[in-house]
Amino acid sequence: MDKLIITAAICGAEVTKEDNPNLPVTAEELAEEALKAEQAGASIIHLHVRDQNGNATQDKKVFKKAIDKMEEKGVSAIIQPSTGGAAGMSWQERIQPVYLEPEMATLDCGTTNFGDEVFVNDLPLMRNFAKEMQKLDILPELECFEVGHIYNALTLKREGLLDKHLHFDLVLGVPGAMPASVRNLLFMVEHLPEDATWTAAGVGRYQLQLAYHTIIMGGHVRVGFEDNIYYKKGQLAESNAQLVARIVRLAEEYGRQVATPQEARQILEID
Ligand code: KMH
Ligand code: ZN
Repeated sequence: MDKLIITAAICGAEVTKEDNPNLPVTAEELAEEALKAEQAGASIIHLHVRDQNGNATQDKKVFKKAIDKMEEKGVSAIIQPSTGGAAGMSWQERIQPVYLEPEMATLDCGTTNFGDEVFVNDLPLMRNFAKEMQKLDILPELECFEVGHIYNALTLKREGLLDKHLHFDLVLGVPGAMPASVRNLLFMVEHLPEDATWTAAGVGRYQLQLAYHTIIMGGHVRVGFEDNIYYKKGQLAESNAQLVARIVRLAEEYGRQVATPQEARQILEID
């Protein structure tokens, strides 16, 4: 079994400080949070950024400020900017952070209901994103909310638009999309190509349940405020690092070692 890659999705686009006052939103807060998450055991930082009012933005300059701050503080984890942004954003807005040429970025693999909204990812949009990432030598994280999304990713592969290692992120439990259950996780994993690696992210109270099973199944784990703001029922998480540290403890108890950022790069073939 590979060492465990832990992704910290530290901010997201939807959660607010009213939901959890510990949510990082400024460049300084994001960088501090990323550093602490890495020190706790995260090797990937999945990154969304916010404007001055705390709203989701895909502005390249705002991403750059946060990433520069992270580098300044010595973050060595893989920074993985979101190209999903928030539901309703245009593709031109969403794609901006790829032009900062990160090692990795998300590539959402299909349209889905997202709460009351629709998160649009049609194939022409996906092709555009994949082409730009291919040109800029960025490893896409193939984010799938439904089993059909895996097949959309494989369509891109067949079309020659994915020529790197295939790494999927199975996000289960988004309201309106595939619910987070162990049965659904097993079902999704059965549809992945043999040589692919995968991360699972359970939304809300399913974050921990999915993480337990993922550690045992040989997948990689995503936790963080983007998907879940609680440490346990009725108790808000103090930080993303607190959520990461629990996964490290679980993995250690099970006997699975946690990957350093450099080991994560080797597993994902981006070193
Ligand atoms: N905020 C969601 C609508 C991604 O980061 O690429 C989309 C999302 C996916 O978070
Ligand atoms: Zn995201």
